[in-house]
Amino acid sequence: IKIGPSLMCADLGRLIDNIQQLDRADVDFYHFDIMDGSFVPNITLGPDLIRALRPYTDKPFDVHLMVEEPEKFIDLIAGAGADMISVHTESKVHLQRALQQIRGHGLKAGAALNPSTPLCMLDYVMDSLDYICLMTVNPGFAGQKFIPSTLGKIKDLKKKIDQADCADIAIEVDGNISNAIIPEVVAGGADMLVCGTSSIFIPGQSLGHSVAQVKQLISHV
Ligand code: S6P
Ligand code: MG
Repeated sequence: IKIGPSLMCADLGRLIDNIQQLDRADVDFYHFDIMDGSFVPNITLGPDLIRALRPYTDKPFDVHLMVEEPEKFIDLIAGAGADMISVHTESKVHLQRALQQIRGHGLKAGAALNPSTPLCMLDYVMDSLDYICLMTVNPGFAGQKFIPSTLGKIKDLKKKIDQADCADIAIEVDGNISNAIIPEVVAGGADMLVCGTSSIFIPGQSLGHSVAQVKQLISHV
């Protein structure tokens, strides 16, 4: 099970210091949320930040594109130093083409699904996917509440992946992945946890301590 701090939740004024602490705590990847103010009603991180942070850590950069026209940005994000890129099926995307575009850069290709989007959207692209990002909140903001129906969706996706004989597709979960829910999502089949304000970036608690707690929870599932 891989742990990926969501950097929009970090102390943006002390980002490099936060990354150094998280590297020392041995997290597995960093999650970058990129929004366009149109697909979701918010604007957060961007390709220049990815490029600026790339020299400071060897951990993979996972970029979650919450934008209306993801194909326009894939080359830019790949060039900035991403290792994995996910695009939303609900955006104006030619999904199979976008996934090929991402893999064409030698990166891992992912599809992201909003909570209400059915898994059958992925029926004919399973062989083009390296990971699937299941949103467990509606995308746009940190600090929201976990949507309970997504727990069953994680289990259904796990079955779908097993049935399609695509065992190497990873399930990423994103949105209010709190210490309380981590055991359940891991038991349900999640492979990658995006960790934000509800597990890692907690005021008054060291990042090292937070990561150790998440690791402890995972080890007990
Ligand atoms: C939401 C975004 C997420 C958040 C994450 C924050 O639009 O895609 O990656 O950063 O959900 O975590 P938390 O624990 O504050 O919900
Ligand atoms: Mg995200």
